[in-house]
Amino acid sequence: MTLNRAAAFAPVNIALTKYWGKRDHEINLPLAPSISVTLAELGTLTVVRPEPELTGNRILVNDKPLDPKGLVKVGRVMRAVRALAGTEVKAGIRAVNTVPTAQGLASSASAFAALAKAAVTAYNVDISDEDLSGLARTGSGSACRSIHGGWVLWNKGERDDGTDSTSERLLTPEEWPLRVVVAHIGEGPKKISSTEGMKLSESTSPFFDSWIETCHRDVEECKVAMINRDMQHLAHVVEGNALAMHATMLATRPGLVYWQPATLGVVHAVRRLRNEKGLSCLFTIDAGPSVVVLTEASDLSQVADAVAQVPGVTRITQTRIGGGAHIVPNG
Ligand code: 2P0
Repeated sequence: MTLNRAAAFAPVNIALTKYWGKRDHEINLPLAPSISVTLAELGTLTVVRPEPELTGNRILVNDKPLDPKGLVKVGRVMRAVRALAGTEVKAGIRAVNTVPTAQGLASSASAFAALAKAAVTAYNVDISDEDLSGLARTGSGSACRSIHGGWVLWNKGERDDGTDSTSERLLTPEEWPLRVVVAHIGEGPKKISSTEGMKLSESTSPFFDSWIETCHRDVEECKVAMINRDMQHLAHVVEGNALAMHATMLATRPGLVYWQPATLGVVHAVRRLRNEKGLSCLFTIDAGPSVVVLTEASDLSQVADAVAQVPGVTRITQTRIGGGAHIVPNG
């Protein structure tokens, strides 16, 4: 068996129908399927270097040591990779994010997708993308969607061991090449992580069961909107799903209020652009204050200008739907 240094880049993804609720908190098995698009350029570059002299994995994220909860998650992925490779050799790991950590853009998704991709390559493990997505999922649930590019479905799966809770690509980026505007809002890491927030919603939100039923229906409706390339229909499903998730979060005790005033400002701005100006755009919001706007390329400049002018939006990032996790030669 040969062990080699490997570098991988994985992009973030933004869910169109969300993952908020687990049937297994150890290996991140969801209660419902979800659909996402993978964003080009924004993501994590991770280098894994197996080193026989190490007694434990050595990990730096953005040149800083990882917090204990992060170490547990990385440890879970690396243990699985060592088992697949049949070795006890530990690794040095360096990750650099090109997205702000814990601000409502899923940096953990790109981080664990990049880790999984780099680690299986470094440890010379032959694995399908489907199984790789399952490996990434054990680090962070949403990471399983960042293995593939384009429009991605994460199957809920039925099995207790999670082997059928993997992701698959539904459309390539070219098959529906929407553009993306990220409206950055708010400073600093959020107070309640997604991992903790989900647990609280499951146990205390009075809306939780109907939220999960909604997700199952919305995934099917989202697929129909995708097949028809129907932006109005997509907006109806995607905005409805995001708002239903935030209703569930708000009703959690203590209430999970991820929004800032500017979040609502962007929501209304996007609706005005669509309903009054006839522009083809929609919004979605994750577990944080930032808002992600999808738009047809022809409307991109008008949408981006309007979103950038909403008070409280600190900056915008324009991108598109891109490819999935990949090895970076000499990275
Ligand atoms: C999503 N989020 O579908 C949803 C929408 C946040 C809101 O996936 O505990 O960081 O590591 O599995 O993957 C964030 O959850 O949580 C997330 P863990 P993760 O994108």
